[in-house]
Amino acid sequence: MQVIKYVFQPHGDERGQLISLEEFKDIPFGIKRVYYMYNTGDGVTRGFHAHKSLQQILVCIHGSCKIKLDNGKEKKVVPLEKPYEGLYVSNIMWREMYDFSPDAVLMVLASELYDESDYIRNYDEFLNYVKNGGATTSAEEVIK
Ligand code: T46
Repeated sequence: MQVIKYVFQPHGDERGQLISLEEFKDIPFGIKRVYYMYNTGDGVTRGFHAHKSLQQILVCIHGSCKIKLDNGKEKKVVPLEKPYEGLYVSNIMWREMYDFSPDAVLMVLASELYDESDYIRNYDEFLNYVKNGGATTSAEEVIK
């Protein structure tokens, strides 16, 4: 599995650093939504789902956390601990976020608006979805 991590260009001067992210330039898709999580409790793991269409870039803009990616065949753990690094998470990728430092702020740039019907929240369903190449039901099930 290829992990795509973007290293954003900081605009630094004697005052400090500034990072600007523009859609289709620094980010490979149009940005329709931004959300972020903070105050994540000790020992908490979030996520446990995949998306049918949504693509995202995850940036831990403060503190650190880890992201487990699983494409149904391979798993990788990616630490996020730099405010200038963005992890690309494609659609059809199971994700879990954990090991948040108490000061962690995980910002997410998303290619779509929030849509609960885009989520696959059951792991077996996700594996079936991968096996069937993105279809929710197999041809056999449709014929029955
Ligand atoms: C993802 C990972 C990285 C909204 O109302 N609007 C939103 O845009 C989002 C993202 C969430 N919500 C509501 C839905 C739930 O009641 O906020 C609550 C927490 O969402 P969820 O349990 O889905 O959070 P995570 O951390 O498990 O997952 C989130 C994103 O939902 C997901 O798309 O890829 O972060």
